[in-house]
Amino acid sequence: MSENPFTGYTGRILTEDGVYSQSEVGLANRNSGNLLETLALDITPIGLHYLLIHFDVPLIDESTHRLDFSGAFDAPYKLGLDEIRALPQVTLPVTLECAGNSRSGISPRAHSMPWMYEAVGTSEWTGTPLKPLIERARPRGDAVDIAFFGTDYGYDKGVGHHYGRSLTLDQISELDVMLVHSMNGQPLLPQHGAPLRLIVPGWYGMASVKWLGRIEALTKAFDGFQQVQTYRFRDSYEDPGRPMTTMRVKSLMVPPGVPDWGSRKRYLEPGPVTLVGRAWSGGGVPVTRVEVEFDGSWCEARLEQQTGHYTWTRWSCDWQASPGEHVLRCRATDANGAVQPLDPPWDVAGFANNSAQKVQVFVGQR
Ligand SMILES: Nc1nc2c(c(=O)[nH]1)N[C@H]1C(S)=C(S)[C@@H](COP(=O)(O)O)O[C@H]1N2
Ligand SMILES: [Mo]
Repeated sequence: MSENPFTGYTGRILTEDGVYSQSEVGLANRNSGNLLETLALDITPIGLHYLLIHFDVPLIDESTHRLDFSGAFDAPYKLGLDEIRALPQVTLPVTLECAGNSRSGISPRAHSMPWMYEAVGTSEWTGTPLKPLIERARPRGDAVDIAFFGTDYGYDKGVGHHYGRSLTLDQISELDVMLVHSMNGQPLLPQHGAPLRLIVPGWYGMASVKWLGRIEALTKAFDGFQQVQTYRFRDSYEDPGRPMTTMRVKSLMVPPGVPDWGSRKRYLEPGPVTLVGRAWSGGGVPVTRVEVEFDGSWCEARLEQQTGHYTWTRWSCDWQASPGEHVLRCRATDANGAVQPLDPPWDVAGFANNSAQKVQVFVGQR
């Protein structure tokens, strides 16, 4: 690529609350979300897991693909897919949420993927632990950061780059990071990172680099676009921000009843109904409580056993639906005592909005 044609595209694009631009609709068409009815399942079926793809999906020939360990390693090497499949294999169920999930609930909205609630899913990821592979490359004594690069390339705010993220050596040992080639027992689909991706359990999805091509040891902190210019908590556009890591505590409910096609509002018969949903937090911290609000008070939901250290928890709550219009809400608390806020926490780019979901339902007459 000779010249960067996007050097003038550094400004932010203005949005108007409630009015979606053509370019946001374009992003929404490329990046599908989880259908909330599938929150009833422990594992999100393949094809219903949300997608977040910054650039284009690179179509990689797995028979020739090599993962390249380079930079400040004493023993750099390359690994093919067959070699990776011959290493010790682990399957780990992990709940992944996009840091931009619920962005559309923050006002003024940042111009980006306009998620409502659906950028979360749980899959069983199969592959091999990353740490031994990094050790095998022998990071030099002065290596401080390990950067992970996707083969996808594009522009953001005028900066051309391969999608890239980094982790420190300590983070790699502490976080159960995996190099994965399969999802729910099937080879990764192109849109989820085929043939090889990273999974960083407990963190927002941006760290789980897809279409992984190169792992580079660096002697100074990684300053790539996706590490320092985005995925940071920022109060204003001038704020350099604080890096985003683990997911905040959050819960969602399966919208009860049946929808109206156009408005997605819900219709329900009066009488007893069991509301169900999922709740999760980051960093392997369990959810300890879910409350559901209806008829003016918060009701304690039943929690089921978590199916994995890094997976969401199923909850349920009984409601006596009475005729009329209702707004249902749910909120979770985790073992650190963090509680979901009722109003969206401010972030200039609309990241990490974990405010309580609202579901509007109409209950018919008896
Ligand atoms: N190479 C590459 N990796 C990537 C991305 C990307 O655009 N390119 N998107 C990231 C983001 S922001 C998220 S939320 C997750 C989404 O993974 P999924 O599409 O498999 O759900 O992938 C991450 N890894
Ligand atoms: Mo994301």
